[in-house]
Amino acid sequence: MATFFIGDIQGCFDELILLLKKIKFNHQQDTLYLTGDLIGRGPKALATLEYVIKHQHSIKTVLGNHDLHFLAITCGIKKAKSSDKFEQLLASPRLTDFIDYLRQQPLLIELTQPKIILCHAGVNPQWDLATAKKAAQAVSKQLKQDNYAQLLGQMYDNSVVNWADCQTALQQSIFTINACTRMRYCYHDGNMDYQQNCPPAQLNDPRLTPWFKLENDTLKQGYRIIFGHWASLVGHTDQPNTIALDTGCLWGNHLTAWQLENQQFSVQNAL
Ligand SMILES: [Mn+2]
Repeated sequence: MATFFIGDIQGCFDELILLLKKIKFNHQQDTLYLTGDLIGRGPKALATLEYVIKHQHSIKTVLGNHDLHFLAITCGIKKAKSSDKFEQLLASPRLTDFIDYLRQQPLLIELTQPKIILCHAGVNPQWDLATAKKAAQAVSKQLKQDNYAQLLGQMYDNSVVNWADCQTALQQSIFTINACTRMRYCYHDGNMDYQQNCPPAQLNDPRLTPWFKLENDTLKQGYRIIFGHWASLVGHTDQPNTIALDTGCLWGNHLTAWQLENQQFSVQNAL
């Protein structure tokens, strides 16, 4: 009955299977939580998504920006680039299954014993935990509705950076998608930056801080926040209660698993 978390797979299916073997993952007994970005840019998107769907009783995930990007492509909102590596998925007779599966997945998962929040990019410091949960649920509800493409068509809006400034439900949804799936650095007031993706040691802008270094109600309430998305951190946050699991397997580094019960990390190097 072990509980594992694995960072961004992004189609690195062979490494996923090797890592599951290494941690002796048992689909009948154990639970695996993924930080999202199951697909995108990596070589085996089709195999990854088929595997996660096949094992959805034991594998849970949140959505990442690449997963949403894939949905946007299937709606005709964005054009697939060869670098996305979505060709096999888009040509698959099971494409509708993939779309339906992703639309059902949340932006945020809460465990209560012990207290953990799982989110692809993070929990914005302008939110208290209750607001974060409510906002994420509102987006999930919209993704399940027939007109979900409307939201996907409007989500790429970098002008939405402040929660209190969101005047409409649509603006709140855009903020929520960006906070949960794209955020890395924030200004000191928690407003989001969408440009920088370097590691903190290389950052040259004193106005910006990694989101997890700002005061955050979720952390104050004793939750650990587990996230992915920020490959250039390579797992380093310098904060005991924020666990960064995107260790850049796609970029030639490694895929990382963290076990809740013993707090051990396991890695599989990129092949
Ligand atoms: Mn991402």
